Amino acid sequence: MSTAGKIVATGICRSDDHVANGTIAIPLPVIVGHEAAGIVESVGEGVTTVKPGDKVIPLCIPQCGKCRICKHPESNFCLKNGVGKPRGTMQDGTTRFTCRGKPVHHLSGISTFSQYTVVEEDSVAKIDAAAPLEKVCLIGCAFSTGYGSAVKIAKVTQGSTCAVFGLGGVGLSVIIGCKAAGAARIIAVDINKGKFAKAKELGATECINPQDYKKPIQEVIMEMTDGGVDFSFEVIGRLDTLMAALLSCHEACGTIVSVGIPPDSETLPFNPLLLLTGRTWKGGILGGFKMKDSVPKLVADFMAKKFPLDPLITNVLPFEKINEGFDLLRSGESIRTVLTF
Ligand code: COD
Ligand code: ZN
Ligand code: ZN
Repeated sequence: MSTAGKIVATGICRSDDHVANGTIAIPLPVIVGHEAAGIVESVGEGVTTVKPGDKVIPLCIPQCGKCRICKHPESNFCLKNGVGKPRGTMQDGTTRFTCRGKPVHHLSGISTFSQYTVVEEDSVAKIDAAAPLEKVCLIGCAFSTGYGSAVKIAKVTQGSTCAVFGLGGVGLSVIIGCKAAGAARIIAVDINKGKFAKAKELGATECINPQDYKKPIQEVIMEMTDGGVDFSFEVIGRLDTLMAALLSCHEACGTIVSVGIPPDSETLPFNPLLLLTGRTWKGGILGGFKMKDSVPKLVADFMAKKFPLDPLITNVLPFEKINEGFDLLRSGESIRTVLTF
């Protein structure tokens, strides 16, 4: 039950670069790209939820609706997801891309750095026909991941204090979520000062650079917040910043959300006392949103101006300039580059 579609716009995410540099190991050769919006061209037999001409967002975590997790009220990690053991194929084991007669693998069942792609019906959501695809493509990854980490996974509370480590497209979306949830203080942490103006524009109340202090940043944050924040978020994908974020949330009542994925082989030595005192450590992918249900609602909320996406889009380039987009990401100059076809 597959769907073929034309990609109209796709953002470049750090995870695409992680595949390109080998930090995320998946079957090669592969077409990456997983943050996109497009238009359905044709549908296979039995497909009922989308039809040719529909505007859609491909979903990098499917929602089959039938598995134990899809039936669970909280989790979105559908058992058909390909995150842990990526096969690089459609669910029937075939690939729909070839190059000189040889198969080319899929990424997360969607592969959006391509003029056309084929996805399963449970990996695509129909959205408002009036939605601007070159903006709402960010709902396919960065925005949902960050925003949902605040409003859905952490469940940030009114008047609370938050700390966000990492101010890329995902971290800034965490800030949007913390603000929407009514946080009173949002402390933004990054080693690139160039990110601070945008963080403030989106709701950060204070911005700090760990390199400006002699003592560890968690001690600085504990002093600023009478013992630690209510909610901290690691949105970089490093173990040292994960530990700093964990220690920055209050030992008795703080919650830390792991958003970033550290390199494959790295692990953390861990003292259980860090949690026994009362901390909560949570994690989740794509902000915990069940994507087939949530993406159309998030697009509707964007259309109703409940949150902005424009500040996250710093560059728009034609698809042919994709390598320029990756250069902008690697140099830290861009938040999100959107490629258009
Ligand atoms: N201390 C503080 N800030 C740092 C440090 C450091 N040591 N190192 C880097 N940073 C800052 C950078 O300056 C940058 O501003 C920011 O951290 C990272 O931003 P980006 O633009 O590189 O990354 P994003 O926002 O596109 O993505 C970040 C993730 C951590 C979410 C991503 O890399 C990741 O791990 N994704 C997997 C998690 C997930 O749920 N993915 C969904 C599908 S991709
Ligand atoms: Zn992503
Ligand atoms: Zn499922």
